[in-house]
Amino acid sequence: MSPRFEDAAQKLASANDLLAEIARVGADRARGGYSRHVFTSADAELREWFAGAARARGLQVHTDRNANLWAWFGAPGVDAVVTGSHLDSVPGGGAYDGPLGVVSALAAFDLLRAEGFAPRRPLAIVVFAEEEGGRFGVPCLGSRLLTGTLEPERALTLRDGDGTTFADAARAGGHDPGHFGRDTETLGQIGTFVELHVEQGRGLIHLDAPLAVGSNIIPHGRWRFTFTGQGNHAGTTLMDDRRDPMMPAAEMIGAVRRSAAAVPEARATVGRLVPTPGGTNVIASQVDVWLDARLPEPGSVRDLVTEIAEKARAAAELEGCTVDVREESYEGTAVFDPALRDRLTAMLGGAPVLPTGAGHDAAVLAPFVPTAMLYVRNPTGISHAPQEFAEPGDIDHGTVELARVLRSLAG
Ligand code: HGY
Ligand code: MN
Ligand code: MN
Repeated sequence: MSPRFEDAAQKLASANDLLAEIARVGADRARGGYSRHVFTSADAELREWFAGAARARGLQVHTDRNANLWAWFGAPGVDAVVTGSHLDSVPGGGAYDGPLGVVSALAAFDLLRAEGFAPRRPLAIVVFAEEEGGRFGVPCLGSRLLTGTLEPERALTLRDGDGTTFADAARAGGHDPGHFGRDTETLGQIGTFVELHVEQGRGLIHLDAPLAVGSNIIPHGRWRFTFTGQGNHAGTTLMDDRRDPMMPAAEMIGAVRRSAAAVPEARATVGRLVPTPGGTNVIASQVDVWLDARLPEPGSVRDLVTEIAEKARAAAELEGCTVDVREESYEGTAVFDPALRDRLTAMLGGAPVLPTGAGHDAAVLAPFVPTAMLYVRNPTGISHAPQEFAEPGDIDHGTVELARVLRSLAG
């Protein structure tokens, strides 16, 4: 570690200080943790905070066509070295998933500035919109729209739990949804992308190391199973007369666990179950079951979902219900640039290299530009929950190392 960076780190606002600045934004009193969903007031507050923090550092801030926020160290340009992450969260999520990559980027820029660093390549921070898909179901909307991996026609019609479309929510947030879609100009500016992220598993705990370089992200996707039956009165409808979609939904949840447990390395989750209309004394007319499934190659996550769908259909039939299965999102294997990975590993003194089952905007960008990820140790091994954590010392270390990486790439 460069002593100059270490000295500078003592004097400047650290990534930990910056995290403290946003600690109350989007705190979820009902669920615990944070609920920071795209185009909500929490999201607006975080965007404003980021823009303010970036401008206070002399960075040039703008929002791209797809509501992603940018902050440039100097003049924007092509072949830029870009770092950053996202500020939105899952419902009731932790403080680090996303924000850690943003605050460490700002703090790393401070270190570079204090060094008098004059980049030879343009240098920028990006904050991607709606990485988690916490509001509209489909993850990485900002990066998918930017790269053209998701058609704007589909994105604009996605609805949140209240029926608001992504288009309307974007408009309410001050964005013009008519501009959403593949942005070749912005994409063409990214020469290299490096995302720092809290680790979302136990890899670094086992290795007893503070920082890792990412190797790849396993294939993953989301499927919505909609079971339809007959809504009715809970007190007057005899058990034999029911067509209750909650029954096949419950069967499906068990099938997900059993099917995934039988495939080595598979992970499949039902974390969201939405009954319509959702009343205690009402037999539901419809139940949406959201399936998150992930499986490294050579396994096939789609084959696993097909098996689950067969079981769901059989259960629906038994209850006189129907089921409709829709693939909401899919991301194949993302392999981070091997040369960049090796360069970072060497630069970080032989840091471990880890694969992950967690998705990131970096996976969306990887087919388009050389992309790398850095993971900061999470001593709880827990993520997408309030117990997600990173030690302040590890955060400072990650920031210093991110600065070193940016310095090398852009210098
Ligand atoms: O769901 C994920 O894998 C990620 O953390 N967005
Ligand atoms: Mn996440
Ligand atoms: Mn994340």
